[in-house]
Amino acid sequence: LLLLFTSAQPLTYDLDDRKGLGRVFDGIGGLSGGGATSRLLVNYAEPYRSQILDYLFKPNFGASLHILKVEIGGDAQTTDGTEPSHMHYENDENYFRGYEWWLMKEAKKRNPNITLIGLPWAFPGWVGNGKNWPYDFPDITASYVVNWILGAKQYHDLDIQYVGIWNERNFDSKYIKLLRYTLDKNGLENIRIIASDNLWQPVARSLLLDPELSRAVDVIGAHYPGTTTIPEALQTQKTLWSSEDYSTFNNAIGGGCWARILNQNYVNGNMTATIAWNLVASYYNELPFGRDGLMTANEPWSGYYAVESPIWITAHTTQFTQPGWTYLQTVGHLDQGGSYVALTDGEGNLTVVIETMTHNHSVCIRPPLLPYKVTPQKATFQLQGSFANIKKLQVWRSQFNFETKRPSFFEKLAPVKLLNGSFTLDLDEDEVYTLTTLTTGQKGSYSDPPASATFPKSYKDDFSVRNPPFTEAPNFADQTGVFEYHINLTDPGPHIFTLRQVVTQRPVTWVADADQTISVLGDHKWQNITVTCDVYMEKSNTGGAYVAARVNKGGGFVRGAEGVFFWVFTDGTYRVTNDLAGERVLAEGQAGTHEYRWYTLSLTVEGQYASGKLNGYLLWKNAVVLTPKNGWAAIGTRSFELAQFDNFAVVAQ
Ligand code: 147
Repeated sequence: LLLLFTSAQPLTYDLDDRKGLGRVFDGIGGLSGGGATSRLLVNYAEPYRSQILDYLFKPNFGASLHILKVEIGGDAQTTDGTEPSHMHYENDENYFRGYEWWLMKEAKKRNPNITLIGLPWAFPGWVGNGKNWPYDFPDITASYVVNWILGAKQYHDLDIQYVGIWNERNFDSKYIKLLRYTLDKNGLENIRIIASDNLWQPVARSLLLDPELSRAVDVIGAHYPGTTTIPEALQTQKTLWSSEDYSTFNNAIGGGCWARILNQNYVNGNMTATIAWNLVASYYNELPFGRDGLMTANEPWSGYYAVESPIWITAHTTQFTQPGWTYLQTVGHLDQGGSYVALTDGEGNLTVVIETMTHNHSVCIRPPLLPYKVTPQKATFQLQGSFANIKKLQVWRSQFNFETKRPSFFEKLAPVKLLNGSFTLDLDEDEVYTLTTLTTGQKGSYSDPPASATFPKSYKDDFSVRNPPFTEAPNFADQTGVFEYHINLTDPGPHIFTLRQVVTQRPVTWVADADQTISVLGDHKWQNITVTCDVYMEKSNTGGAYVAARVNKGGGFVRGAEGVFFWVFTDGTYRVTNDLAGERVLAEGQAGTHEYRWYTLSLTVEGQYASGKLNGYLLWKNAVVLTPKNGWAAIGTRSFELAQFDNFAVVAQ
């Protein structure tokens, strides 16, 4: 009886601007980096690469993102790999490394109004002057960061609009003030500072206690806020953002997480921007947080990519609002669960986004989600104030349909006609609706990409590219150190075009980089393979380089990577170890190897046995390898030292 009663008398929610508006909306964004999350995207062939970028950035097409946040590369491991710094060394500046510049330009091409943000996770070692800490010489750190912003403008005509401090690590008030001062001194008064890309505290308290700090900071950026904020953050009167969020496997539940937090970060937490980690999952699946992107594009060798539900959930907000629109004060929760927000451009347009995601279908990776209930409901929305005369709204709907597993995302329905400024919806569980005065919007599509395929079993790279479009060779995913294309003019001959490891000092790290450098490539399922590569060591006495197979770990776990590592050293010896740390020795002996000469290393692993050749001659054999059973191929160096690689080849069975 009660059920009948509630369905006969739907609750009414006012959408009203008569008592003023809420906060100004700053947009929905994606984060590339933190780290190396777009690594494989850049090597997609056309037209697939442009299609992926269209799904992410093109207005009125897909996610149509308002914000792109990127990592300011610091040469260190920052979750799924390292990103190169614009200043590897103190006297070095280069604004053409990596792929974030390219990504920002591609985003800007599609959406000239996109907001750009930069944030460091790590710094080259010299910034900390040898200490694992970036604030002992705050003037150096500030000018290092400001250089990146100036370089973006000078070399790429990119206007960075916001910059952060140090991702999820300590902030330092003196540094933040000095960063503000250095920005201003360089004519960058318009660049706004976000702090502290961690929790609401202690930054909120520091802002309340320190007016000078408060003048320096524009936005409090909190990570994974679970849609809520705290009183002190509100008291600061600062703009509040969820400056990193989501990080959830991009299946339907990931889409549900995203739908819930996009609305409720404002409804519960007054946050006016939400940025997804990560923009696009373009890193090997077996690295940490595999597929935690708005979509997946990690097979440049096949061209396959997958447009996942978070793309269409994003579109529900992004295609019908813009940064600079304003939330209404009348936003909130629905009586039977779910939430609604409403935004206006101040010129009569209105966009309403409603979500009814159930608990179990919208759990994000973090923080824990307390139980709550959602049941089917009728909801009436009554437009008031300047919206009272709206006669018609366009309707876009997503239904997750978890039961039938036949979802329908971002479907355009017939417009609703308003009667006396009101409309009623029959809301089921796990739905998202957009109702809007805007008649734009499109569910963009391209014909299906090529079928998914495993990494080629036979793969070669001689690095002979005269003007490489990127500094990194395709498919190599640096996990400690940075491997760049190099033109080797000191030793002309067959090895002019090489790949070079260039980080020579342990960075100010974000997680525990290995003490050795390593770049992985291929299929993590590979078991029996031969990896061949020419190596050229450039460090005397203690130098060393290796090829490896069955490398089982990367990301923040890279220090613990196991596999089969075949090393040669400049002291004339070789070693075979079961781990990257070089502690579990399977074989060792004399190799006659030295610095500044090329050697061809070849490692074969078959079943439980491994063997190695030097310059085509068998050097060791029958090393017993019990574990790991499978993993990537890899190359690297014994320490943070220069070394070159050429004629890389892998053959897998
Ligand atoms: C974040 C990082 O900022 C990202 O670079 C990426 O690593 C992401 C993956 O989920 O996570 O770091 C966090 C790590 C742990 C927590 C929150 C954020 N945590 O345990 O609450």
